Amino acid sequence: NFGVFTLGDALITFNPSDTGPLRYVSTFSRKVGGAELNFAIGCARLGLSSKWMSRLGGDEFGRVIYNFARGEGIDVSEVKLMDGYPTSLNFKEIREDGSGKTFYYRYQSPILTMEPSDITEAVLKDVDLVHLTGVFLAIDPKNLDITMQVLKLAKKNNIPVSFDPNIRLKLWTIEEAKAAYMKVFPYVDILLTGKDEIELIHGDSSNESLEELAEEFKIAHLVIKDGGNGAKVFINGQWHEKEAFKVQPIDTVGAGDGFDAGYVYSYLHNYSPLESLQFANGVGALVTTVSGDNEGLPELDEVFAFIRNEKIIER
Ligand code: KDG
Repeated sequence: NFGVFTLGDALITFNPSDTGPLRYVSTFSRKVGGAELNFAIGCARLGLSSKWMSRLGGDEFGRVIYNFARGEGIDVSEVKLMDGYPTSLNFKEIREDGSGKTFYYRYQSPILTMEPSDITEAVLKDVDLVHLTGVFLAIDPKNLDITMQVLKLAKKNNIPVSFDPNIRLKLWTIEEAKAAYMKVFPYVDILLTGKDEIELIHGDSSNESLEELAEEFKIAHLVIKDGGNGAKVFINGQWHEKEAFKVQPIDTVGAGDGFDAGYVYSYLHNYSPLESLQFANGVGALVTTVSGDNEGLPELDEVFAFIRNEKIIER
């Protein structure tokens, strides 16, 4: 079985019981979120060995996240609960069309206690792919050093790297983000980015300009995610494009993380470019049909049934 590794912060996510402006919502469901954890859950559900490294609060909420990740079958051997650090919170606002806004209460994240020296050879043992995102980078400038440590170790061990910029402008500025991405991109084999994100980073999302970007950083798979419009990938000098599945979205937060898990699964299993896009689109679409960042992440059979439009026997 293939093993994937990711690292990042996690949050207790409060999903509103009603759609509309947060100030009018008085009840919430306590859930679990965090871009990299969502990815790790997505991979585990698809049957990959999934390892997630993190630091959680040494509080009740930290235990909620820890137990949740363990329950999903994720390797949490590199997750520690840190006393004195409160687990970060994220309140979500959901609009009628399923789109979301996030309101962070994330001032002293336990992830701040992680150090570059925590990245040892053992961390990437039995790992076939490393997945990192810009959320981790955005939390603290020191996280770039940790990220570089992981990237160099991955390179040394010939482990492919996927990266999702996951721009969070509530956490840092676009200038800060770009400066960090430029350091990371030379190590990236698979770039999984939103169309709006690559426009912010690169200033232009025309095919020609993106081809130059892929060339400059030697990015083997440049994947552009465009939500309900589908996705495309530039591989070996050629573009491949696949339309999205039509679903009724309830909560779109986490769909990009699900797409990433789907794409990585496809990559590890040598799917063709179009099969990879279709598979990843399927995972992303299914995430949006359920409330919460990761509850809708499908198991392998569910993705195949969804893609083939088969009915699953429910009772
Ligand atoms: O991708 C989903 C994430 O945005 C969500 O889980 C919260 O990690 C999070 C973040 O910082 O935005």
